[in-house]
Amino acid sequence: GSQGDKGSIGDKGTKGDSGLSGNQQNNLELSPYFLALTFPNGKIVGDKIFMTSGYEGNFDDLKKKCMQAGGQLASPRNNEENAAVQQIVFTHDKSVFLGINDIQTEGKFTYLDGKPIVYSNWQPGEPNNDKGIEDCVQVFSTGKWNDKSCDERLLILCEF
Ligand code: 293
Ligand code: CA
Repeated sequence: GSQGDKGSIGDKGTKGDSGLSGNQQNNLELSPYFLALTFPNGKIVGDKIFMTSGYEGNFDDLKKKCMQAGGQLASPRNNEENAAVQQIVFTHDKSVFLGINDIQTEGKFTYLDGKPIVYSNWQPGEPNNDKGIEDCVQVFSTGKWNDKSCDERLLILCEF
């Protein structure tokens, strides 16, 4: 419940002048919105929300659906965000596509805005552009990344 620890619910926190615990003071973690998002289709990390609808489709389908919803495909930028993505993949036992690809230039992975990625968590041996047709990025239930054909149909995971 303390700052930088927004993902935990068990933390009792310390009692301040109000007599309320850290968690009681933290409206977010006690709100029905937080609980709904964290069981089991969404995760909150800092000010980012990862959410799946259960829809499955190819990269273009998923990218479009996330944008139409006012978000974008999940684009984890650090270990904490990647762990949230991993938890959703693990819970649903279905791989997801990230908002990362090397469609523009083979071997140069970028976000959807074209900027080079600042964080990665490749499975050893990846990305390997297997058969020369792998420009998108899937996440395994281990949290590790693999480049994969954008034509595969995977679980949608958006960030808001
Ligand atoms: C090759 C070698 C495998 C690897 C696979 C994936 C496909 O078949 O070891 O797991 O490519 O990279 O995306
Ligand atoms: Ca691969």
